[in-house]
Amino acid sequence: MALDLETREQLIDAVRRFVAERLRPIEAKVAEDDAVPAEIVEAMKGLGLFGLSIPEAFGGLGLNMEEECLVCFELGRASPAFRSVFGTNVGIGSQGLVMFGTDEQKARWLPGIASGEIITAFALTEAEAGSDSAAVQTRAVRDGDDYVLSGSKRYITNAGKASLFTVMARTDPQVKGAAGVSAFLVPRDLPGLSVGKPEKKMGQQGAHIHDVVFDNVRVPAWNRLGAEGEGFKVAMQVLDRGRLHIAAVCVGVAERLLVDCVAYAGERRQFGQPIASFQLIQAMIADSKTEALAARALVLETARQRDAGQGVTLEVAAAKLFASEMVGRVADRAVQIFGGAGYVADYGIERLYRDVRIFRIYEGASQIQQLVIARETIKRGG
Ligand code: COS
Repeated sequence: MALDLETREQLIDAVRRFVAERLRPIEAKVAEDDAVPAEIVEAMKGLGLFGLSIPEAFGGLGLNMEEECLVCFELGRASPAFRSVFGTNVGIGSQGLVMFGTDEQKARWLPGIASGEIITAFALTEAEAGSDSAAVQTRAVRDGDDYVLSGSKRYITNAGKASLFTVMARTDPQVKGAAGVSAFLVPRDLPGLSVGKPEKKMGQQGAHIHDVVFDNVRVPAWNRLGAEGEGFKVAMQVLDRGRLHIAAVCVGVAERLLVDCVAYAGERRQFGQPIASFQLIQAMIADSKTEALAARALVLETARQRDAGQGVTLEVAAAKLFASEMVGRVADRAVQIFGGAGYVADYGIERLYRDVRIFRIYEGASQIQQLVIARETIKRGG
């Protein structure tokens, strides 16, 4: 259900002010410390950011997809590491439960997810199952009223802080592909579950990814999400939604970079004039603006279609592909417009250039989006 327009504007305005007043001033420090301060996390909870997409009945803000994308446009104006703090609760860590959970499962976990008391993580990727996500080898063996999970997951966002994991594991070893996979809600405190050290990454310092190991973790069958063998479809539908959220964040980052570029090009003088007066600089600004506008339109149109109940697997993949590639080009041009200042750390442009690189990889690499787009287009006959 959509918010009334006034409430929607109030929320967007509150997020815009929070980003400008609380997040932007500490971006560089967060990157340096590789940590988001606890008081900022508390303020995020106060604003309801952990529960943006959780239904109101469970304590969330219950935003529809269009509203969530509008909020993401604002969030993209600060380091994307901040969004990651609550990104799993809004998206891949909670949406399996929202879409496929039983009433009892939802009642047990969603209120804590909405408030931020529970941090969630989505455990699909493994060392040998990245783009080929149907190849998961983590096993879930039925034993009485439980399943026993063994195996390991790789590069799991927020695993270090998570108290609830959505885990994709193979329940049928005879079936090699997607149909042998089931999804489970796995609380962190179950014996046998351990989380590795945070990986050192290229960008988005302050956001963390870890390996997660399941050493005979006994999970009640009650915690299975959806039917046995439905886990891959759960994962794909979660990603169908998550990819659009990421595309919206890409738009926000691109729009912020444009503001930074225009401000810098207006101040920086060469040959006796602000560099903004040079047509070769203007061409870069024009290309970035055009692409950012196109991505914004594609994201919003896809979100509206999804809210209207249409199947948008193709459109979401197109939005993720276009927006993530677009923000890569915009960040590259930003470095070029800033010149030497774009390459040194002080201006933060090189940091954003590194930060946006992951958008082309996580929640499905660009090549996977191309594959999905091609398959769906052929299926639809054009
Ligand atoms: N929604 C619902 N069901 C879907 C679906 C979707 N978006 N995509 C696939 N399925 C279903 C298919 O319909 C099929 O079901 P049936 O066998 O009943 O017809 C089943 O899932 C298997 O689908 P498919 O044969 O297309 O699986 P593939 O192994 O070919 O994999 C890709 C498809 C490559 C698209 C998938 O593995 C993928 O998205 N990989 C990237 C994973 C990713 O994003 N990783 C990031 C990790 S999370 S940060």
